[in-house]
Amino acid sequence: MTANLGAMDLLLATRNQHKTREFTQLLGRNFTLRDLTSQRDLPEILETGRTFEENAVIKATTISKIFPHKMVIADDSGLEVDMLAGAPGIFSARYAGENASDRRNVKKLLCELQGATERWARFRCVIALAKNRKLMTTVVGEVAGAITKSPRGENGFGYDPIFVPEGFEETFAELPSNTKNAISHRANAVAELVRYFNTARRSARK
Ligand code: ITT
Repeated sequence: MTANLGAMDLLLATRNQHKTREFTQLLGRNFTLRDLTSQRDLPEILETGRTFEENAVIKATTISKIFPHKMVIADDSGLEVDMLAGAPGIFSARYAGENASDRRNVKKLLCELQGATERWARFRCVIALAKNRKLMTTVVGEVAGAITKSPRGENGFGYDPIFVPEGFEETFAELPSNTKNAISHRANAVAELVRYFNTARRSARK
């Protein structure tokens, strides 16, 4: 493999390998992405915000204070179900309790929706970008869909086995990763982030 010398270095403030894999595919060859998996002794980041945006900003700025010269991005994301007034929302990762597995979170959601005929939902993703300890911007993406009655498929992570994106019949876990990465909440947010970098680069050249 040859190094891409013109690529921009980004540090993704996560230990969630699934997110890292998706970001790597979404950002492509113009970016070199690292995450926090090889970093030991980092303080635990408490996600005390009330919104995806607040939590994404907390993650990005906390890590930027530790690595001030890196361009840091953080993703806060989750599933909002209309029938449940937007739950699990920012609690998506811990819906069935702190450190709950994806399987337990999915089981709890299906239980809450038992018998419900109205099953509309959306995934939301906010990415915060920080450099030199300061927030530079936030970008947002979402994808609408519906919750199935039981899990289907092996791809992806989290709630993918029970989420059918609008216009499809398969769940995100049944669709190939490049289809998810063409339409997902994270794909839409990353596209906006890349537009931000391109605009910043153009105005720096002027
Ligand atoms: P970091 O905070 O370290 O990035 P995390 O998994 O705790 O990792 P979040 O707090 O943003 O991240 O919670 C995101 C949760 O939302 C995730 O654990 C899933 O349950 C759900 N989620 C987000 N994006 C998803 C996707 O693309 N497919 C399925 N579930 C998703």
